[in-house]
Amino acid sequence: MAITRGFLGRRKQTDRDPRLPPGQYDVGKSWPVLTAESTPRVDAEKWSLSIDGLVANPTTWSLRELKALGTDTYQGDIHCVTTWSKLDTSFTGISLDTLLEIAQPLPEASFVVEESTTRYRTNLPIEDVTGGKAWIVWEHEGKPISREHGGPVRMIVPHLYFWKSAKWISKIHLLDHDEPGFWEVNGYHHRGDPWKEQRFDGD
Ligand SMILES: Nc1nc2c(c(=O)[nH]1)N[C@H]1C(S)=C(S)[C@@H](COP(=O)(O)O)O[C@H]1N2
Ligand SMILES: [Mo]
Repeated sequence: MAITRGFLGRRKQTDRDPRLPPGQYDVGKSWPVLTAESTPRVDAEKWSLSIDGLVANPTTWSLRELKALGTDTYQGDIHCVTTWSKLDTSFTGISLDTLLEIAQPLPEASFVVEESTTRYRTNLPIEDVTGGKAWIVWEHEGKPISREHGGPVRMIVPHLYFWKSAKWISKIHLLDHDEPGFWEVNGYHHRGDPWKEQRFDGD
């Protein structure tokens, strides 16, 4: 039986996992490491997370204090701008909604900057970290997050390209204006929606 190119082409299209955004491929069980700076050694006992800037109640939590606030799990996909996606993975931590409820953003707070212990920064509109879209996490698939993946604690904002998810997070600043972070200054898109393929500035 002759199989035409067109037939194979069409089959390939329909076989594509609908969870993969355009231009992305599935890494399966593996999980690539992408780090611009050298991997820091962050002591979980000394680590803390602060939310400051345009908030009524600037707050700092130790890891113990964060864990006492409750536990949320994200189960789903993550997408890196370098074209890999990891499907149906899970992270455990606390929703940013819970933390912002405590810190109380002022009405003029419209952007956030995530900042790592290493000074890596990434910027987001506040709408991208509220309403069940962002988490501070300490476990991946039931195990502590490894150092190279941002352990002991990182942030995840999985509906956007993963450069918006700071590893070794230590501060979240609330601002009334947008302030480009590390990759945004270096030509990446300001928002980074994988479904709109917002990879680079101007996409
Ligand atoms: N501190 C810090 N956070 C970071 C990065 C980084 O270089 N430094 N890289 C970002 C990018 S581009 C991606 S794709 C993810 C990679 O996370 P992973 O190494 O755990 O896959 O972390 C993001 N957070
Ligand atoms: Mo990335």
